[in-house]
Amino acid sequence: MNPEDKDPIETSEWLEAINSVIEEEGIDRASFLMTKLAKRLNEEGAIPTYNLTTPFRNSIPVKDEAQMPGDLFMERRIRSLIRWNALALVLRANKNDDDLGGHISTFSSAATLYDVGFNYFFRGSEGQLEDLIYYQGHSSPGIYARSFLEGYLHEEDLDNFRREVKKPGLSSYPHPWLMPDYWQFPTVSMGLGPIMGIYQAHIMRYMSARGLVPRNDRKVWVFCGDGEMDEPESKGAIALAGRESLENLIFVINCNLQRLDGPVRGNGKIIQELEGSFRGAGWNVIKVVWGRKWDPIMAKDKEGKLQDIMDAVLDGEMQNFKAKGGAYTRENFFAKDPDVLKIVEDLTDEDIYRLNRGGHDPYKVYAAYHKAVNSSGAPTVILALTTKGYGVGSREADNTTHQVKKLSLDNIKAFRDKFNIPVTDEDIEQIPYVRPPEDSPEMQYLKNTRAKLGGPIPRRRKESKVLKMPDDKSFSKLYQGSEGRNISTTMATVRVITDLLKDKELGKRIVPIVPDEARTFGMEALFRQVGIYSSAGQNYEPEDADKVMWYKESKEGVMLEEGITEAGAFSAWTALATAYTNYDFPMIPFYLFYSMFGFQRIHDLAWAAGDSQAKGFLIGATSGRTTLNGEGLQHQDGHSHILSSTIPNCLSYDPTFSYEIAVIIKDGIQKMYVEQKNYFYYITTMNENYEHPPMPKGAEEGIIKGMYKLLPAKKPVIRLLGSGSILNESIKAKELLSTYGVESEVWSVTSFNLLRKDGMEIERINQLNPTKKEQKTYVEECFEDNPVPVVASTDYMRSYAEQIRPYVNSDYTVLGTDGFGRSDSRESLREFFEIDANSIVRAAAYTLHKNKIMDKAQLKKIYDDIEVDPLKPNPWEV
Ligand SMILES: Cc1ncc(C[n+]2csc(CCOP(=O)(O)OP(=O)(O)O)c2C)c(N)n1
Ligand SMILES: [Mg+2]
Repeated sequence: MNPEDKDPIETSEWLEAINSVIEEEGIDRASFLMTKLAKRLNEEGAIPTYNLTTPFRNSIPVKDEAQMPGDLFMERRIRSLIRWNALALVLRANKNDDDLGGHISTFSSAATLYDVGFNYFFRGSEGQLEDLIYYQGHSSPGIYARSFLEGYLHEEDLDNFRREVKKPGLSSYPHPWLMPDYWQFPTVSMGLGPIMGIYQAHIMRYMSARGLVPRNDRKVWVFCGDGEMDEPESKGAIALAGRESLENLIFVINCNLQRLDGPVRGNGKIIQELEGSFRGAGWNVIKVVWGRKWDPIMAKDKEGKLQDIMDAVLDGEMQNFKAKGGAYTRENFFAKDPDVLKIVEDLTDEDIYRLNRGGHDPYKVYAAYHKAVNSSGAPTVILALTTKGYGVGSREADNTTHQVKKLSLDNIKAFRDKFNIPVTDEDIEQIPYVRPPEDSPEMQYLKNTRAKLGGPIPRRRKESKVLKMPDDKSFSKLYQGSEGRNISTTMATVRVITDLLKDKELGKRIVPIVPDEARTFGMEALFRQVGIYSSAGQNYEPEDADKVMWYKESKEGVMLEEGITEAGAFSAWTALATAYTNYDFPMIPFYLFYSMFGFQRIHDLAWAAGDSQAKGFLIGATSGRTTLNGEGLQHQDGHSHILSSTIPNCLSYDPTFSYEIAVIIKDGIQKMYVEQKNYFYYITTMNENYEHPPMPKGAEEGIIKGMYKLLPAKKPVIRLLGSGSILNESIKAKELLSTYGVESEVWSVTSFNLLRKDGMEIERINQLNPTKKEQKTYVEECFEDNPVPVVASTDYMRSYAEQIRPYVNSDYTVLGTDGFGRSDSRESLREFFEIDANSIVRAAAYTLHKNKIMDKAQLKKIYDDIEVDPLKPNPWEV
């Protein structure tokens, strides 16, 4: 808002005054005076408006720009080849009818932003820990094209872009799962790169504060699109980065002003909007708006009239200036003021079109990166103005350019000519890759630049140190059971974590993480025992300083108390769970959360953690639709095991007893950190207190595989399967059934998900090998001696236990908690959802009768005794 100037003479006096301070005493003194004046204004109730955004121009004045030391022309030749090969690999992938897709316009706008980084800043892994770089997903063709020139990828690799079924192939986007020695971070789901990058920088500082891995001048670079910044995750953690002064973090936002469908802010200015958001969050903001060709023009703008036009022009119009050319720009931009029009009167229309944007000018980009890596005390965001589809002829800055994957011959030629690519008209239809000979100056230059920076990137470390198993004491205490006490599985898990923290070998690698929920899970003793990490330490006396379990924050604190941000806490977990690759230092993070606010809330981040081959433990506490009882519909989780099962490398368990937890965690450490398997674990724990028995002999194997016989019977006519706290209902049902002379076995199912996985695997092996001896699934092996009917009950939706139906070769009934949760006592809820002992007895009696094992009279007696109501409302419909 520009209020009317009521007294221009007075205004100019003030301006003169500040100008003379700037000239004589410098910008710092001028800023000091302005701050004092602003404070005075605020005292009168004025709201500061001037200090969040600066004019729409480069933040670094020309006189302060660091000079790029390299050979500009050589670098342009190399960058042009990278541009061409990136274009070629997408066009070639789409020449036939395979419809493989790919993107041209994103990288074409970002090429210089990456190139300057690769040439001068991004550190490789030789002799040091490499910089951590989150590449914008859709720019992958350009990253591959550079690796090709550097000699790490070959023509056949490029020709297998997006062909991943048969190796070798290049994944569509950055996916460590598919290219485990190349890509470090999955970024293509928009918003995940920015939040994961922020927490990566946070964890980098945590690791060094604890003396585990020195930080040195290592950086986290996050490249993202301007459209991508609309994702809540993209901006959701920027305040943390500012608050924590993450000076090791640099965001580069490619502001090409377009997203997929059209302009990002047609009616506004995305660069200005982002500047305000980031500066408000405490970041250094460096705008790279105009390229060097604008410098002499801006120098002529003595009265600021050109600047006024720049400040007012909308992004929607800016797009037209690139899409419609120089004459259009003269008429619709410069002609807004006759004095400004004069400034460009000596320029041809072509000259005007070629007035370059900052993000395409290596000098300007270099100056910005130089400032970013050398600044301290705050994270930096670089907002670079670019053109989407830069150089692709008529498709430049057009609204549909995002999805271009085929180009007309004219546009290919225009691209070739603009970047002086040595391909003749005769060859051009083949779109050949271009790579100069190994001994050419270009190749030598390219190799030298990377050699100086510590070798090629992207690179991913596949494996790290093998860890030693912890002292068995951490687990064996739990094998005894709770010895008469009533405890919860959450308490048992916290006990394992507390013991592991004390382990000589592994202790320092164990990190408990909570999103403001430690007291809920009875973990507050850890506050004092290991301290809560705070980069600031603790500069106040905590309210509870006189208590045993006081709230201790410390620079060397171990526990991560991330506040109420499941996405943030999960991103911190992911950074630690991938520390084995990114820091060459395996960590064992335990993230404890309300199970309902786990996968349901952050599933896409969990999917990315799977892609990243994270290793660690997720503990879904207060789980179960009826076990967490007083909280109601939004809190009571009856489906997180279904959600976790969708991630291929996530192993999930729903244990009941503390010894089961001990066995599962021990096995997890063995598999992930000793055998180096790329799994992560999801374990649900509950807040219901009950007695825990000692571990039955020989139960370990079954616990790990997913099921074991807990209570045998001499001549069982039915099997009762139970998991989580509902196993206790199955145990009660066994007792009830025995009063009617019905003998039953009880099985503890620690993981229906793993039983299903085993079943699928065996089924497939048999199908592929019809002439070999048929193998049995684990469920078949368990039940084959006596194929009696089976009733399974869990605190989860029926589909969780349904998964093993193909392998139970007898009558199979499943009880579960389909429907919305509600608040009540556990007893009422279990009756409502029909998973209490009586409902299990009902299901057992019915199936026995159906199978002609129980007569009608006995069925009727049981139904009468347990008061079965045929008109009871259906729990998933009321
Ligand atoms: C979470 C998510 N939603 C949607 C998409 C689909 N998508 C891919 S690119 C894109 C537009 C990107 O625009 P921008 O961030 O400005 O990047 P640019 O290509 O312009 O550099 C969209 C919507 C996605 N990849 N991820
Ligand atoms: Mg964009």
